[in-house]
Amino acid sequence: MAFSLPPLPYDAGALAARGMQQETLELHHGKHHQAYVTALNGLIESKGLQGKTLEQIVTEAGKAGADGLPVLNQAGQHWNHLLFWQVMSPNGGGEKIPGALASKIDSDLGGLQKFKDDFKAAGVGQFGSGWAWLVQDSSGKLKITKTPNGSNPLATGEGTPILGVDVWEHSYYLDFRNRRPDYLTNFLEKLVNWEFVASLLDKGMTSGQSA
Ligand code: MN3
Repeated sequence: MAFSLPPLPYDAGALAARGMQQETLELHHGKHHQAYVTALNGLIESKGLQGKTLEQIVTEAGKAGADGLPVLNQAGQHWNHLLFWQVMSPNGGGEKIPGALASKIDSDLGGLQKFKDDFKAAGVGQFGSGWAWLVQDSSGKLKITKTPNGSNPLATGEGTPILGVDVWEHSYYLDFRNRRPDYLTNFLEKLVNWEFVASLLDKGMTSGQSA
């Protein structure tokens, strides 16, 4: 088997009215994400990845440290983008967060406004390329974290991501130029698919893909 790039869960122009234009999504999905998939497929044989799930590959590459980086860069980015497309919606954003998730945000993260402030701070504070995350740790508690480049909380062992935002410049430069804080505010207020995020509580995302 090989890894593949699924279509976006909405039309490439569907988020344009909410701050992410069609060209951003076409390039980001069709060029950047595709390039990670192609590069990962090119590593399957030489790195002995056959038969492993994407989640296994990411976790094992993370544990391997520097030796795992060539695989993690591609496998992590494939997983990260699979999640990223799904956590956005043409009807996203707003304050209507499903109850189970809202109450965990209250109890674990100090409430919705503090969560938003801290999540944005994680994205702004990720020096260079990377991701900001809402993660459920092994005790079930929510926390906010960030990772550089293609890594993610599965690779670092910090927990299971239920929300992630790409802070590589390719994800926001056409829409917001250098204004990463504005991109993050827009993401939270207009794009996040809270129903989908809530559906990942206690289970996380399974890509269903394997080498
Ligand atoms: Mn990206």
